[in-house]
Amino acid sequence: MSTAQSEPVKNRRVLIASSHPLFGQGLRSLLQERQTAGVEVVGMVSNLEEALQALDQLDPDLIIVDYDDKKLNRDEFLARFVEGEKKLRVVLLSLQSAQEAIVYDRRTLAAAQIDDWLEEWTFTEDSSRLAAQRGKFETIMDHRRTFMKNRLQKATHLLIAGFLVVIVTALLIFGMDYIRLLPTAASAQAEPIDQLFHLEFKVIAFLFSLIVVFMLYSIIVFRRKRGDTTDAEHIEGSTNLEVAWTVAPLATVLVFAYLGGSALAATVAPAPKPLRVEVIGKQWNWSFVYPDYGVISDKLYLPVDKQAVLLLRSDDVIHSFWVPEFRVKQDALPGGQDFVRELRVTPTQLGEFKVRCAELCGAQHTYMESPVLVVAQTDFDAWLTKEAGLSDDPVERGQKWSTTFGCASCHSIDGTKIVGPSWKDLCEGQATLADGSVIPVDENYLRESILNPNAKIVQGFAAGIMPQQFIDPVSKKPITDQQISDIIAYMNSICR
Ligand code: HEC
Ligand SMILES: [Cu+2]
Repeated sequence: MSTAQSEPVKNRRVLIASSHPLFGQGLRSLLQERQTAGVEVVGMVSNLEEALQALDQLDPDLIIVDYDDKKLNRDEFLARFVEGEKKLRVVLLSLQSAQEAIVYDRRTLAAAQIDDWLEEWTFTEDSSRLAAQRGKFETIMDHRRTFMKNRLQKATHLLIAGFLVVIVTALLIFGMDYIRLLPTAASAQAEPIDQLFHLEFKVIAFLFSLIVVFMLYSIIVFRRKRGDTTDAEHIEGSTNLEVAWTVAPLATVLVFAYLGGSALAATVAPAPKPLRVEVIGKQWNWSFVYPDYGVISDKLYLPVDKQAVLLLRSDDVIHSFWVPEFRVKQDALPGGQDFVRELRVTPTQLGEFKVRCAELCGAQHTYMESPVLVVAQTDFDAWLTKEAGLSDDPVERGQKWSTTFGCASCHSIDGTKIVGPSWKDLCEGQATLADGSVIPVDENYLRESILNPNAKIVQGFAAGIMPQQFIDPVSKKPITDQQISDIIAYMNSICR
């Protein structure tokens, strides 16, 4: 230490290389003006040979090469002195005016204004001299201190962000629970599906927090402070981190694939002796046939706690059977028996639900809703017996046919206009047609309207919406004269 302290402060000796004498003069006065203590211009050379010759005699610490001098080969200067055995410091300098110059320092690889560069240069040298005086030990302790300080800072940031992630995740899970994302679960099949959903919600909440918290934290805490013009720290990347964020999502996806597969298997598992129901979708209503009992209904009756296997098909376009409380969903496809799709539901709650079509199937898609009634087994049996028998009252039979053939889903009996005119309007005894003519409503008109709906079109409605042919879904036969008479008897009863 004592030798370093006693060493006299040496001047920094600068050699200028340029073939233009004006460059040397300009630079000299520019340096003089700045009164940089301890910087001494020891000479000027105009090419590489001269520089090599002058080395021993002038013993420079730094060579400033004229950046704009085309005659000088600056790469050779750099090769010779920076990388060569001499190991001198060489910078390129471009004189902008009497006041300004830009320095390209090959050591820092940066372009700088002369003042900044001078400050940096003299400071580096000063501080390295100081460090030598203070001894290596203190320098090492210094490094250690900054290192530990950085580590501590990083750990604190991580700790705070991690804590925030936990809080936000918990809040999100609580919030999703609170707003009840899922409707009540009313089937056995809903259970595995809901379990999977809840697990997914939790993982999604965590991932969302992880991304958003770290992003917002970085934006707020690490933003550029006012007046700070330095470059950010250069970060190369981290193999550990990259491996982690590849393996973790892969594992998560695989786990969920397995869970999803087993949940799907659980929802399609057959129970012994399920109740068979044929579900037929058509534009725009559902009908439900119980083939083992010869019953057809426009409402889906199901006994509680017994598995029903729904055999889905469509008469026209693709529809989709969906009762949200049952969770499961399946398409109803046209194309006959080969395209029948199966859906298993074991209702677990008594009550009334609604089946809706989950496939955009045309203009009246929104009306394609039917009641689903989950009843006790005894009530279900009673309903079946009642539906299976044919009443001897034509009005009652007519009402039944109006659901069998789906009339009721387009025609109300209370005056409400659905897809077609309400049958209550028939009570007026006359109908106004699309061409403005008014004709009496009699048995002939009604029969014609059913068998050949396009013959006369009611004002305010379009032709071609009412089906041209009605087939009994149980017997698969076209509508009979007797059935039409029954329906007309039912229509007349509405007016009474
Ligand atoms: C897909 C919907 C739809 C279905 C199903 C349907 N209709 Fe219609 N119906 C209409 C429309 C729309 C009109 C009005 C246009 C017209 O006159 O053809 C209409 C008109 C009628 C009229 C004339 C009404 C009046 O006010 O003058 C009668 C009667 C009628 N339907 C009977 C039936 C019967 C009976 C059934 C079942 C066997 C049936 N409809 C099924 C849509 C339907
Ligand atoms: Cu539909």
